[in-house]
Amino acid sequence: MATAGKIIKCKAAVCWGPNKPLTIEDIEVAPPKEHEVRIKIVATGICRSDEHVLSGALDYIKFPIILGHEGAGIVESVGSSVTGIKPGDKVIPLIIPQCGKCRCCLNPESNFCYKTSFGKFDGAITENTSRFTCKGIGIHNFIGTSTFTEYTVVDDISVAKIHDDAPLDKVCLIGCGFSTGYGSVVNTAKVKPGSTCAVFGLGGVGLSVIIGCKVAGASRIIAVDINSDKFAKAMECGATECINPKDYDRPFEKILADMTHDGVDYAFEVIGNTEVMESALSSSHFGCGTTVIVGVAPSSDKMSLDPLLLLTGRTLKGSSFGGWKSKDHVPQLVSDCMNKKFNLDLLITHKLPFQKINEGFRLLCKGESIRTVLTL
Ligand code: CND
Ligand code: ZN
Ligand code: ZN
Repeated sequence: MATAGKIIKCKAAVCWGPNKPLTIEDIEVAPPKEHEVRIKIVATGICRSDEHVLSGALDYIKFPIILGHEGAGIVESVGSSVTGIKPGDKVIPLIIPQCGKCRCCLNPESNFCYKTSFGKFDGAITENTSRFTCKGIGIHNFIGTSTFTEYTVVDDISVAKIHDDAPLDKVCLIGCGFSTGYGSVVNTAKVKPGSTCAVFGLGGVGLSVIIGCKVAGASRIIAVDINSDKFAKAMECGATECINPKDYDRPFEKILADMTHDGVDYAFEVIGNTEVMESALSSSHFGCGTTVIVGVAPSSDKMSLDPLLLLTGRTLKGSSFGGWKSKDHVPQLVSDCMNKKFNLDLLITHKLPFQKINEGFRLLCKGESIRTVLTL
């Protein structure tokens, strides 16, 4: 392409610091170096994890930064030594890379990779830099992706080539929310047919957990949220009953225990609230319950845990990106979506032009949207 090897000037939503609105800026995107790929982002969803940075809940994040981690686009150019990906390919940037060589990548049970910035959040791609500048200032990258920009540069281990006919304004949700929720059920919890599940938090990720529980054959799927407006959508996704903890004045785990003969088989925390994590664990069955933490808690919050809860037979796990090995599994998830194995339209409540990104965050914070997809 005519732009290959050159700096591209384009628009991006820059986050200059916590509690400030994003501003659309003219930025410069340097060409990809060795093992890097420059992508024209076509569509991106807004996930709560982006908002956690805006609200200052994740105090390890470095600013200024370009957020966004649920995007899809088309390769503009590739750096040297990149194989298997060429200009014109449709791709999804990956929040967890897959180098294929490290101890995690070689372990079939893990979907982590030593090259990940998830959990260390150094704001860089592998070479310890980013390719963005704005007004002469270097701008950090967000978990190897940064999709709130017309162009981004990612490592070749952080991008998956997907089907040529994939609808990018839908499959962008496979970059985070859908895969994270769905995979936490089928990969991490390994929900069994006929089981009882409780899902705490009914945003885009929580509803994807419900979709997964239904596919896994759970017989009861109890959807829990403090915003009852989310219940109709939860039922559409496959919940069998919905409850609002605000309607009760007893500890919520007791309510669930009463409803489920001493606790659920699987509980999923999909909010990022450490008190709810404790409540989810307590609401799982004493002899055989499994709890999966999916929500990202503010970095200052800690969970307190009575070890007896585990000694008596419960299991506590966490799940990032749904346990999928990113480069291997994302293309398959996109094909499954195109073959109508699941319906991502259920999760997309709003579509906005990229310039209205702050409106998208407002909708999320007011609890009015599930996923807003921004088109660039
Ligand atoms: P979103 O904000 O859309 O949904 C959260 C839901 O939780 C909302 O419907 C709230 O009303 C509800 N809620 C809030 N507080 C409570 C409470 N005390 N009790 C019951 N319900 C409550 O968020 P999302 O679906 O985009 O993301 C959910 C979480 O998943 C969030 O913490 C995000 O950071 C995290 C996440 C994790 C990963 C991963 O790989 N593990 C990837 N992306 C996002
Ligand atoms: Zn996310
Ligand atoms: Zn690796």
